[in-house]
Amino acid sequence: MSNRVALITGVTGQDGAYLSESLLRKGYVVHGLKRRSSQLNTGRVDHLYTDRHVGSGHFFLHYGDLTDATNLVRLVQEIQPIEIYNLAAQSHVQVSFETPEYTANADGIGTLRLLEAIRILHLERTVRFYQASTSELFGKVQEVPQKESTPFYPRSPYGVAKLYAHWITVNYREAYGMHASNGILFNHESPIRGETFVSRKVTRAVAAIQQGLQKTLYVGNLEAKRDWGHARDYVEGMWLMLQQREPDDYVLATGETHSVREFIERAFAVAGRRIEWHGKGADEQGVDARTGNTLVSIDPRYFRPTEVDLLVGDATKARQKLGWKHTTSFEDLVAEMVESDIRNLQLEGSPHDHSQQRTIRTQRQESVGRRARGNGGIGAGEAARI
Ligand code: NDP
Ligand code: GDR
Repeated sequence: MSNRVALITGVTGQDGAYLSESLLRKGYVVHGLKRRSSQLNTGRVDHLYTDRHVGSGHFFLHYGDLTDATNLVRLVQEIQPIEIYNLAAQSHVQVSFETPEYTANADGIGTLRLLEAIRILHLERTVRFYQASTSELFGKVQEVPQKESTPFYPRSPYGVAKLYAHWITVNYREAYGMHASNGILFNHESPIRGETFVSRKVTRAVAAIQQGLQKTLYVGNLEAKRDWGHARDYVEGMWLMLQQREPDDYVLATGETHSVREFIERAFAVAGRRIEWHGKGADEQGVDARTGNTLVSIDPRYFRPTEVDLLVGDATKARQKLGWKHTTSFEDLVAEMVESDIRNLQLEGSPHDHSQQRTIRTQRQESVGRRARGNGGIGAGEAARI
């Protein structure tokens, strides 16, 4: 078996799934940390897993939690990874306003626990560490576009927790000579993006409206602008950071910014619908230009106490030093997500769906989860409150 052994925390999340797939393709043995849950939460990585009773795979899952230090020490000791990717986090900005203490514990102190595990086990010189830092650190932006030297001004408990994680990673690099790097990643999405982030919420709603299962999409701030890329591209950047001789911090971004409004227009356009906007502020509505039906409404519950208005990144350093560049355009990203969600819903209705490949299977499982929660449509009920 390969001696290139990686540990990924947050393996069951969007990036964990893409990164696992990528590392396995590169010949790594991949160990992932997953949380115990009352329902299966491994839908995004099930296709990578080989039943140990059947054969010896290269992908292993372990129970653990970033809030549990002793378990992290034990796992790092048992696995002896050469690379650790710390992707685990309570990653939803809006949720962090409701669970600030937990978010600080998991996203901030959790990173410290993992760094300490490396230090306690005297692995500072053998392990390379990647921290999932974020463009949310720039928050109320101090310059446009944002790059590595742009001052931070986080605007949420999530951003503040990640700020601690960012600086403790820098500190351990400087204090103990660890190969520890921060990837300051701007928003990246995919067909397996969590359902309550705005991109996926929109693409699922477009698919549901198209199938006649939902009438209206409810969203918050239409004017927020984000630099949206594809997760597949961004996990390659994470790996590249750990292959450098020297550890460092890098921005990964596309350099393009689009508003939530534009995302919505583009997503409906993929399904052949043109949106016309009427009204202002919380009364604004997006109307189907052909039918006159209201497809988009504002629900102020989705407004955030403090908002990040504009993010657009400058990834020059990553381009020059890592040779990294995004490959998926905004238009292609939105199209891929909408088409995948439409296919996903069609499959749900089809009796012959048992032989489908990974993304479809994954999305079906998410859909099954949605049915189990009794959530009749995106935007309906408490389950979709964020
Ligand atoms: P997801 O929300 O999809 O995945 C988060 C992962 O962390 C899940 O596997 C989740 O487990 C796990 N997790 C949450 N809390 C804990 C905990 N206490 N202990 C162990 N595991 C936990 O996020 P993404 O994949 O989108 O993002 C990956 C990382 O990158 C996150 O740290 C995020 O903050 C950061 N980031 C993401 C960006 C993006 O645009 N996607 C941009 C910049 C940074 P479970 O499946 O059980 O919930
Ligand atoms: P973000 O992603 O906060 O940028 O964090 P999200 O998709 O949640 O929000 C993006 C923007 O859209 C606005 N918005 C809505 N957001 C959600 N979730 N739901 C809505 O109905 C809605 N309507 C408008 C938001 O106000 C915001 O301005 C993501 C996460 O992946 C973080 O973990 C990561 O660090 C950052 O990206 C970079």
